[in-house]
Amino acid sequence: MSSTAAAPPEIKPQDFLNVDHLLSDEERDMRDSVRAFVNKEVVPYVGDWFEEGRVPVAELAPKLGKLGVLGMHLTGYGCAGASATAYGLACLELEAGDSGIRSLVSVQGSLAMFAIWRWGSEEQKQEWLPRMAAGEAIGCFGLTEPDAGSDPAAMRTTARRDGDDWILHGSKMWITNGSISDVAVVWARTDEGIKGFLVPKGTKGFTTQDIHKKMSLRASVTSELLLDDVRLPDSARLPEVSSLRGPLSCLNEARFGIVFGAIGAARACYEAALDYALSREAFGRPIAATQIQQSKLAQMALDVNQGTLLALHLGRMKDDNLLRNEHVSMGKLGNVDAALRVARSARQVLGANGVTLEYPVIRHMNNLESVVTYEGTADVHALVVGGAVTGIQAFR
Ligand code: TGC
Ligand code: FAD
Repeated sequence: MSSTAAAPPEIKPQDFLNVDHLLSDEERDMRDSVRAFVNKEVVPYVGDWFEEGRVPVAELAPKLGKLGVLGMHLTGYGCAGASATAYGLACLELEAGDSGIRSLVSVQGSLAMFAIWRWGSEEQKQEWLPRMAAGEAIGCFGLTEPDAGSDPAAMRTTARRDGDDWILHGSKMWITNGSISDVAVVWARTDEGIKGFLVPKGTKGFTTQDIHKKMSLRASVTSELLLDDVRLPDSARLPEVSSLRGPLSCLNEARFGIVFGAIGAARACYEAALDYALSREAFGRPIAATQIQQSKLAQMALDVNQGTLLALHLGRMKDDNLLRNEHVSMGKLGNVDAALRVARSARQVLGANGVTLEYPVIRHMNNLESVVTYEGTADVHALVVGGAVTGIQAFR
């Protein structure tokens, strides 16, 4: 290097490795607008929503639609057609607000809309996607059942033909947005394999029940779907898939968003801990001046920066069509684990203040306990990665 070269830029604690430099102007602009939205519409209120166990989806969804993040990586039908990386960056900013808000966007765009976009008929796409992209209609995704979570192949919900119609019977458990959805994408066992069905709100025999007493993801609606001999026309069936590949392809999309999103939650915890450590004094000096707190902050910065780079790398791979589902599993496994580590460490830096909703840390920490479980538990993703590196499938 020439001796006249300019010195590298100063270290920014909020972007230690200067990851900004790796983003295009367009990506930075989009990221900034989602961050501004979250700071205005989510951050000031989400502690109260969490405490009250509610989220104003009817107000938020049209705003998220206007922001362009609902189904933003899909093309046509009113969707933004953004790159996978841009979608990931949006998830990161949304989850820096709250995992429940990223969940709302993930379930809408990556699960419900993606299922219709990838496996639906032209009529189904025309009917649902533009309204869902605008946030005027809400969707949910029913795969998990009371006795089939990690192993969806064991599902008991059935769909049987009756003349030109289908009769759905069974139940789905832990369904995000279940009771507030205009349309439920429900996966069911048939004589011809696992198929998806679009069940509109109000269909006879279809009811929902909300799950209460959650200590995690409280700013998110979680419900049970009950299907008591629900009759649907064949036009409600997603025609393009008859295997577990259908729902699992949707999960890949949502898991990809979580690879980025979890780092948003981690970043929010790291920043809260850094601010707190710099201003909180004990024994006559800021706690940030002590070796033990600096060690924690350095580890948090490392986790956040490594996680961001991993997410960005997977985003670029997806945009270059190089991403396999095993890569996504590695990303979700690593980044949610890192985010939990950061959140737990940050909570301790905040001392007693770390247990109140006046600060974002314990909310993120509790939310991440859902994030590490849904969309495939850490064990499931470890087994997917383990299977890929050993060539031996260890699930059964
Ligand atoms: P297996 O025999 O391996 O595969 C069955 C068929 O599926 C294909 N496949 C995939 N396709 C796309 N993406 C993937 N990730 C895929 N994994 C497998 C496979 O090629 C095969 O296709 P075909 O055409 O030959 O039929 O399936 P398995 O029964 O052994 O299960 C594998 C396992 C355990 C990895 C899978 O069942 C799994 O991922 N389990 C975890 C379930 C899960 O993640 N549920 C999430 C529910 S949704 C949710 O949590 C939303 S939370 C809200 C939010 O996101 O914010
Ligand atoms: P189980 O599958 O019963 O697992 C229990 C434990 O056993 C776990 O630790 C697991 O890792 C372990 N385990 C399982 N199999 C193996 C194995 N082969 N080897 C070793 N260990 C194993 N689902 C939806 O379909 N749609 C949604 O919108 C949705 N939203 C959710 C929102 C929230 C807040 C939560 C908490 C869950 C949501 N889920 C949703 C459900 C979620 O996907 C499941 O909880 C998850 O897949 C795990 O299933 P399970 O809870 O039945 O656990």
